Parts: sequence; C-alpha cells; structure tokens
Amino acid sequence: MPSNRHTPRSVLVTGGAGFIGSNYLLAAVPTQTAVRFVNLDALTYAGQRENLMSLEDLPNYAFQQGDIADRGLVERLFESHNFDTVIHFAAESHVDRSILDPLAFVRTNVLGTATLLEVARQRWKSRGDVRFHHVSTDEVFGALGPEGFFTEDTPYAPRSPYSASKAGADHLVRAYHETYGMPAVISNASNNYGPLQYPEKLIPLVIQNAVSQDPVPVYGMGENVRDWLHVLDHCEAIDRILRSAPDGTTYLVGGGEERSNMDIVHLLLDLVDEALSREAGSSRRLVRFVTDRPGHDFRYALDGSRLAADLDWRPSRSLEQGLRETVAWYLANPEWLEQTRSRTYDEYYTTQYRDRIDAGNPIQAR
Ligand code: NAD
Ligand code: TDX
Repeated sequence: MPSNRHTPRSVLVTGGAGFIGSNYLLAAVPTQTAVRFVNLDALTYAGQRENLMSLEDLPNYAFQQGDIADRGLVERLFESHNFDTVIHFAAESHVDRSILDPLAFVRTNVLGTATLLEVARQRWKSRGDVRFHHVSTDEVFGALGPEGFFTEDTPYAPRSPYSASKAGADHLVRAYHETYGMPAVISNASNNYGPLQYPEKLIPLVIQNAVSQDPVPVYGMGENVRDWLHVLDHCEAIDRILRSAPDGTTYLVGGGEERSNMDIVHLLLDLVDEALSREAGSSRRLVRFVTDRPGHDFRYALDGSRLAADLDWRPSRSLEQGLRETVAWYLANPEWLEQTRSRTYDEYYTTQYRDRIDAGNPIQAR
C-alpha cells in the first residue's frame, strides 16, 4: 500500500461555506481539535456562512470572506496563519450556469486555483511537510457511453465550460507538482448528494419541487446516468487522501451507485410522497421532459479500485438509505431551503427552469 503520511496542522480551506466544504468542516473542525482551520469563502450565491454557525465559537476555526483570486488577501492569510495544508473546494460548480456565464468559471476555477498555487509555492519553497489538495470532478474525463468506467489514467476530455475550467485547474496543480515539486494531490469525485446542497442541482431541486408540488424538469429523456456519492463518504475520502496518498497522485472517488436521472427522480418523488403521507406515486405526475442541456454528458461512472487498493477506502452509505436521510434533512429544514433560494435564485430560476418548463421538449414522448 503506497502511503506518504501528511499531518495537517494549519489548514486553509477554500469554499468552505458551500455544499461539500460545509459538510467537510462540520465533520472535521469539532473532531480534529489539534488542527486549525481557516475558511476562505467569497460567499457567492452558493455560499452560506450560516451553515457553519455552530463552528464559529470553536478555537480552531476562523472564517474569512474573500476571493481566492485576490492574491494580496491570500498572501496575508498565509503570512498570518503559516498554513501547511490547502484543501481547495472553492469553485463555480454548476454546469448549467457555466453555459450561461463561462468566464466566471474560468476566473474562479482557473485563475483562482493558479493564485492559490502561486502563493503556496512562494511561501512553501521546498518544504516537504506541506500539501495542496485539489477537490476536483470526474467531469474532466468527458462522457462515457453505456459501458466502461473512468480510471485515473483516462485522458482528459472535458465538454462543458465548467469541466474545462476544472480540468485547467487539475493541469495547473499537476504542473506545480512536476515543475516545482509542490506536494500536491488531486481527487476526482462523482456526483455528490446530501444535506446543504444548493437547490439548483438535481437532487435538492427535485425534493424542493416535490414538496411544493411544482413541475420537475428532466433534461432530454432522463436517460443520462450519474454515479451518486454521499457527501460524507466524499469528505472521509478527502481526509484519507490528504493524509495518506503519495505526493503527485490522483484518486477517483465514486459512490458505486449508477442510476439514470429518471430512476433518481422517481425514487425521490416516491420518498417525498411517503414522508408526507401522500398517495404512493402521486408526485410522478410532476415530471416534465424539457429541452436537453447543450453538450449533456451521457454517463459518468468511476472505477474506484485504486483508492480501495492503495488506501483501503470504499463508500459506506447505500444510495437508497442516503437518499432517504437526505429527503428527511430537507423536510426538516424548510427555512434553509427558503433562505438559500432567495439568494440570487430568481433570475437563474427564470432562465434555466421556468422558461424550460414553459417551452416543453420538442422530442417529448412517454
Ligand atoms: P458549491 O457551489 O456548493 O460551493 C462553492 C463554494 O465556493 C461556495 O461557498 C462559494 O461561495 C465559494 N466560492 C465560489 N467562488 C469563489 C471565489 N472566487 N473565492 C472564494 N470562494 C468562492 O460547490 P460544491 O458542490 O460544494 O463543490 C465544491 C468543490 O467540489 C468544487 O470544486 C467542485 O468542482 C467539486 N466537486 C463537486 C461535486 C458535486 O457533485 N457537487 C462533485 C465533484 C467535485
Ligand atoms: O433540473 C434538472 N434536470 C435534469 O434532468 C437538473 C438541475 C439536472 N438534470 C440532469 C442533468 C444531469 O444529467 O441531472 C443530472 C445531474 O445534474 P446536476 O445536479 O446539475 O449535476 P451534474 O451536471 O452531473 O454535475 C454535478 O456533479 C459533478 C455537480 O454540479 C458538479 O459540480 C460536479 O463536478
């Protein structure tokens, strides 16, 4: 088992007020009490400081609002906190938004990552007891057909502005490792789900609309396939990779739970009906087939055998159980959904959701 222990002591977490970063910090800060965490987050529409209120009084946690592409700010933070670790979550993360506004994705995901790497390089010089962990996506590998899996050796072939910008960030991280010897690792994960996910993404959107009995937009014919990973499984994998992976390696993190979008949507609608004691299956009538996402990747599926073999990590949560708990979390937190939606959601909702529903789908069937 290749292993290269890294012991974080002073950690810069970027994007910690977003979905995965919040889940990571809520798990790590109270349990890793010897580690100091600074959360740098711009609080875009996707970031909510309120997610982390329970951490604000803890002595090993601090929040800093700011932009990862602000070099002066990142330098000052490195100066004050002498970070030995960067866990880089911050990104523009939604594929549909990247189609509307690609430059915002290039700025944060490429220039922002480059800024973090450059400041870290200048501060760390040739230190060996440091590590830069880029939290990346399986979308950098492009789209699969009905068969096969991505591996760590699959050539990059991103197809959306989002995935191209994440691929650019991955390449920069690798370049800093190869060129300057920066101790760095990359994890490419599949689709995450769980509490605190912004309701532009499929799973919280379906739950939200099932509760309010609004139409549920399914792109194309709902045949696209995703491999679903519980966010807490992902966070545990990040910690394992951060602490034990050899420098310069990449690991794929998958949930091993492939489903078509139609299957996921039906499962969620049925779970909400069950939880709210509605007639079984009654919410399925909310489904609307709408115009497909341009360049919509057909299928993502990961071969997680390298992570299992090298670091003995496998996902531990089943999709059915994870979705049941996720539905229960959103039903128990209606004010979180309300507050989150109110942040710049309306304009996006009109262009991406309402217009699509109104237009219907030219290839509508079923
Ligand atoms: P998210 O959109 O929920 O959160 C992103 C966070 O980054 C927000 O808090 C936002 O305020 C912050 N941010 C955005 N631009 C910033 C900037 N310029 N400076 C500082 N902070 C900024 O995203 P997420 O779903 O939590 O994803 C986190 C990371 O994991 C991303 O890098 C994403 O590419 C990657 N990832 C996500 C998934 C998934 O399914 N959600 C899967 C694989 C990889
Ligand atoms: O309303 C919808 N209807 C629909 O059919 C939405 C929002 C999505 N979809 C489809 C598109 C995808 O095939 O559902 C699937 C999942 O869509 P998203 O939730 O937008 O996720 P995806 O595009 O697969 O990307 C996600 O996983 C990988 C994250 O947003 C990325 O940040 C991550 O890197």
